[in-house]
Amino acid sequence: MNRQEAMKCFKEFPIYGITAEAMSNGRDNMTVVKAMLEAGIKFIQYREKEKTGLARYEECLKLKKLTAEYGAAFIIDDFVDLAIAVDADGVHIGQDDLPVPAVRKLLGPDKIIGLSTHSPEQLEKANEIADLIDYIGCGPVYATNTKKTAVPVGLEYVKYATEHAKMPFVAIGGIKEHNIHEVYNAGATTIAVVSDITSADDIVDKISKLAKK
Ligand code: TZP
Ligand code: MG
Repeated sequence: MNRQEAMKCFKEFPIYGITAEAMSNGRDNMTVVKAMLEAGIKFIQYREKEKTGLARYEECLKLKKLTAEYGAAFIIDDFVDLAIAVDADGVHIGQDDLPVPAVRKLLGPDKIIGLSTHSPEQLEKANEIADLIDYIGCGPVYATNTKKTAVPVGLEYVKYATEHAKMPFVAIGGIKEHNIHEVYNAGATTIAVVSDITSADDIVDKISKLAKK
């Protein structure tokens, strides 16, 4: 799918899906992602930092095919080379990765770039190159074991993004069934939930609860 279609997927369903095989109760990513897609998730990020390049490549080829069958966008965390190799719909990068203009040069004009931000300063910098970025991530909203080093930015930053971001944003970090209403109330319309989904006994049921405002 093209960049525009992929962003349509971003906006189509409120929950943004991310893989975390180590927190998936022994299920593999194919099984977990299939359940996410069955539940209606339209935007999947492949985030696996510890696997080998070969394992990531082989898994992403299969996940790309699966997500395409459901008309969902598939993007890769961190690895621009992997995204190009498997013809993913784009990448998600952090503040310490290759700069956005360099990634745009590698990917070309028709792929998604998502950028993590953790402060109003980083958001304003992203706004300055809004033409190169499709969406930003805002978080971690709450403390989370999934990304232990990150300092929580709170709902205040979600509110700031709601008012100031020139592009769509996804709120992320420590968001679960018990607190997601606060994040919706702060203005987020797209919310990434990792461990509360990947570790759920019934992933489809969990997502249907998270997707309700
Ligand atoms: N970026 C900021 S927090 C986070 C990432 C990738 C992890 C969020 O995981 P969880 O399990 O939903 O707290
Ligand atoms: Mg990253």
